[in-house]
Amino acid sequence: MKLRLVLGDQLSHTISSLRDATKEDMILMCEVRQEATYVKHHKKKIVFLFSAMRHFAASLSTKGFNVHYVKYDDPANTGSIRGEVGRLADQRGISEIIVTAANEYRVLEDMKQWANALTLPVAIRPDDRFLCSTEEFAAWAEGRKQFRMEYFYREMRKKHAILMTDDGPIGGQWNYDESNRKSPPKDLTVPDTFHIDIDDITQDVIDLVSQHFSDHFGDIAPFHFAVTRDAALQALDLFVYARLRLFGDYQDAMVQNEPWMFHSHIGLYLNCGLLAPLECIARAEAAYHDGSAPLNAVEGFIRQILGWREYVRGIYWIKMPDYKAMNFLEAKRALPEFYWTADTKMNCMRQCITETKQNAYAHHIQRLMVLGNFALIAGLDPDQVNDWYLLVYADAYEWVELPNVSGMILFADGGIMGSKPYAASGTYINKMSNYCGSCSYKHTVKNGPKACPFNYLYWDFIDRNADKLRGNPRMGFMYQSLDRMTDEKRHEIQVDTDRFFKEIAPHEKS
Ligand code: FAD
Ligand code: DLZ
Ligand code: SF4
Repeated sequence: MKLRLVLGDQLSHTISSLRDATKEDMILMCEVRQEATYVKHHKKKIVFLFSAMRHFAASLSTKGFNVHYVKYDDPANTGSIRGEVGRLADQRGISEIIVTAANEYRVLEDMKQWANALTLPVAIRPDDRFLCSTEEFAAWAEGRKQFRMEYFYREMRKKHAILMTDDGPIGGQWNYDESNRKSPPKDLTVPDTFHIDIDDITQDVIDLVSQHFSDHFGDIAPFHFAVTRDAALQALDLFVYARLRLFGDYQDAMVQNEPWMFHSHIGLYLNCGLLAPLECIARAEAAYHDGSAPLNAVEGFIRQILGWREYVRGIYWIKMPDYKAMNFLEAKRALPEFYWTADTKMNCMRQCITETKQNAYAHHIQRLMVLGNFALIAGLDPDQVNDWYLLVYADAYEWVELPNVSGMILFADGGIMGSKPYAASGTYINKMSNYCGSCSYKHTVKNGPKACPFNYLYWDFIDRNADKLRGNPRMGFMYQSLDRMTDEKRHEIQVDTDRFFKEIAPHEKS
């Protein structure tokens, strides 16, 4: 009998491990302690994934497949994927193990040991749900000094014939980003995100997570994510119908108490396999052709999936395992406690952390320009920042989280992904949001106790990293400005920075 393993992020009926499955084979799925706790995932993320796994197993059983599903609280559960594969192999006289390659370096390395450890043949099949294979990406990257996403994206547009005419890109341009930076107007109405009722399976998982993961970050309620492919398709349709039209215009906008904005909220479904990238792209492209969404929105959305998503996965696999250890700026400050509690006077950080805690979601610009920007300019330790991002978001898996954090926000990779750090002062946050209006700090004030911390931390970051960044041609302007500053101004920046870090430091026990 063959054993076919389906991992929690492999919930696709077309996954390579199931492609030639017969009713005689045994399909194994297991909820294990190791995967749920190697970082302490957000409670809502665990509810989502366990419920989606249970629904997926039920759909396989309905099709007549022989599914062995191990629940988290099964007393015999060994707590690891390898342990569960070994246990079933021993019990059932398994002749061969068939798996799709894990999307995480740690798990894939372990899989490669199974044949020896379990003394059974193990076939590790490629995960072909991505639009660019790891080999194809490596070939594209070969010989390039810099891996710029834009050039990769153009290749992908051509290869998959997305938004193309015979003469080139539809509309004559590859990228409409410059039309995608509108500030939010005061009277902006944001449609509600997708909601689905909790069924018995999800309720059982909620009870389980409440009991076993009470010390993990985040709120379980309200829970409204899709946990089946049908519902995930409905969530995608709702996005295309209600939000895509304005996705481009307000892609970079942030509004107080509007966590969902005009984003799609489908990352969690794509990353666990309930949705496939090409079907999301096709629906958006169709919306352009039938006139229901403009080109800047459709191109912007497609670029995220066809460009960024595939690109970061490519970077992950060509650069691991070294990528995880990189710390180009030698940042070492501990993650402040407020990343867990949201207890900070900085309204922008409070908003984004509170929403993350409630929803296991924050949209891209909140992750990048508020939470990430602070982590960069405050010099937070990349390991701690990576752990935080990996556990707080329902769509987070290392292959996509790590390049976004170590590459895009922290510049810990020294410029593999971006040509310069994405550092910004309070002026940017004020332009793209209405957060500053409800803040105890003033974005217009540069120094002193009332000043926005992003303002002086920005200059402290530039100053602190002069050795590493002064030679970067895209940072020249910043260093010219720094060099023009008076000694008095630089002293003020230092005093404010020291005071700020002292205030947020954990209180020492007396
Ligand atoms: P939308 O804004 O509607 O975008 C559509 C889709 O495009 C997303 O669902 C996602 O699949 C893809 N996408 C968009 N931007 C990126 C990107 N930079 N990298 C890869 N795919 C992208 N995305 C994750 O899927 N998992 C993560 O763990 C993750 N961590 C991030 C950490 C940081 C510091 C930053 C700056 C970004 C991170 N992203 C991550 C990318 C992006 O923020 C999320 O994909 C997005 O916010 C998910 O929400 P959405 O589905 O509404 O996306
Ligand atoms: C994220 C996650 C969690 C929380 N739990 C499980 C689990 O219990 N069983 C499982 O098969 N997968 C889980 N996952 C997803 C895995 O961590 C993911 O499959 C690996 O990281 C490989 O990408
Ligand atoms: Fe954030 Fe500064 Fe604006 Fe306050 S003033 S919300 S800290 S950017």
